[in-house]
Amino acid sequence: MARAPLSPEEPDAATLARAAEQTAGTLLAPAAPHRLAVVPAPQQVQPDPTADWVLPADAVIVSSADPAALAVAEQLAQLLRPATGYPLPVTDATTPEPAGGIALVLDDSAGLGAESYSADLGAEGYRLDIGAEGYRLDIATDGVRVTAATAAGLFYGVQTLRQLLPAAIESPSPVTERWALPGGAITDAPRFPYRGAMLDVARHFFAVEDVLRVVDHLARYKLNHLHLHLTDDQGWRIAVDSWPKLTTVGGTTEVGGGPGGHYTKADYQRIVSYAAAHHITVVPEIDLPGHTNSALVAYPELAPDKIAPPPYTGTEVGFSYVDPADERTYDFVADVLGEVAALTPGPLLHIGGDEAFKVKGEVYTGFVERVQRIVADLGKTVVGWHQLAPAAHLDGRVLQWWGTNGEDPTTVDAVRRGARLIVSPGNHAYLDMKYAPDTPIGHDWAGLIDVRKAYDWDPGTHVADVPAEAVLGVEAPLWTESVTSLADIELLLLPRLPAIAELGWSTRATHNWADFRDRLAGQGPRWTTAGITFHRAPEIPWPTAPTIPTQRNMPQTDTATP
Ligand code: TNX
Repeated sequence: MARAPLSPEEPDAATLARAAEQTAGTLLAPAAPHRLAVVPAPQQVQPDPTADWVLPADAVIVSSADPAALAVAEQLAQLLRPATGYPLPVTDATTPEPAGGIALVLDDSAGLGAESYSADLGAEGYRLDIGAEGYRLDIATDGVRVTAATAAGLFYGVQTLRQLLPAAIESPSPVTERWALPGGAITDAPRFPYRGAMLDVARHFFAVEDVLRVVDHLARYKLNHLHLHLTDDQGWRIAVDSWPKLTTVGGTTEVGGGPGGHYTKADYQRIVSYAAAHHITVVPEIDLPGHTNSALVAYPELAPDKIAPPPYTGTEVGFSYVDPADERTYDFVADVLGEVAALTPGPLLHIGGDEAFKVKGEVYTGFVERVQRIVADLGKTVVGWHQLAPAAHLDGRVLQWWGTNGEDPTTVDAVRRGARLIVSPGNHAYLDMKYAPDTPIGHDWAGLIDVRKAYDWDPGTHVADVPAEAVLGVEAPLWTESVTSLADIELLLLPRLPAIAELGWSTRATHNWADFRDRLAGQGPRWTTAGITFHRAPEIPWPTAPTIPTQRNMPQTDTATP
């Protein structure tokens, strides 16, 4: 405290300075940014510029007493504490009220997005229910309220809330900032039940910590599935007790000759539970019958000629396969899928099926049909790349379409027979494609994918003659032949992952490139503040100053009208 004023009429210089600073702060402090720079775009926004709210230092987060809701409240506190330096205690109540702070209200009659369809995946009654993922966010002068029918909905409401705060909220240490939120109401729910990204941990191995960081990025943009490509020619990454050499031998290689690595069962479970805490389901892939050189190195008995091939650290595809004519192969498949299924709470097991160039025609479809049944017998729902299409239908089966040309009669026929699709067009959704010719890493076999190319397509209509109802959702795969570090992963992921996330989450009525580009620009300072690598795509108007834009140009009507 500065020395006392000279007299009651004459405040000292320090007091004057403080008063001046306070007045200037009130006048100059940015109002809540009334352009809601949220990605993915929310369904409906009703702004109320008279109801802006500023997070007070003594705010309390109060949640419904349900443990999953309380867990979201604690996650929210953990997001806000580092930058604000506020204590933000979490409490519970039967009827949570904001009372000047933040309330998370679980209300199963909320009916948010209930008109949307849910997809029964056939396995153990597991449903992907998009209505259940909706939320409502109310920002008023007396505080903030997030309402949802499930903890997942609350979690998504929290992600929106986070993006409405100034970018400095991403700071890992306390900063002085006016933590203002723009007044109004947001009602939101996803368009598709499956919104995913894939990480190839086989071509290059990535540590658990790196995968957890990828989970964080998915959660930020309301994605709900992480597909892990766990096995390929260059390495086997998941421990299987009944076939231990898969990892002790098959896991020790990777593209370029590095040491490889693998996940123990405990490692994998750590990823699964961290993902679950972020409302993300892990989809494990064991790629069969091709892409299996690492398994053949470990167990030559699986090879067609019963001779161990040399380990492979190059980037060609299509040369290896497990012997479809040997019963031992099906024991292997049942053992591996059985152990992986037992570690995986989610309903989906991905069996690959791509580029098995040497297993043709009926031999291929016969193999796939047997493996599909193995998956069903484990109580799981089978997913495979769209090369599975010619095989017989099996209840609930899902094909992941990765074509580059939306005309695909074989896939359309499989859909007519009951298959559903996850769409991952190689020339729009493949995150391993370069942005531009000078992108330092990545591929270009499906073309270059700049941010606009990643954004400008419609998963609901992309594959001709496949009705939107057959589309479970969208996924952005990241193959890692040229990707060797977390920084590489982030460079290819950001800013294209948010584009794919918006296609999966946002209603088509909000689809608008110019609007998306501006909202995406607002993410840049957040990534910078959080220490996240991203590609400064030239078509995005990234703010030059390290602060979020403060213009008051919020649309006067719902943002659902572009
Ligand atoms: C094709 S897409 C593959 C992968 C490669 C990728 C590289 C798919 C199902 N198979 O084996 O890593 O291209 O972009």
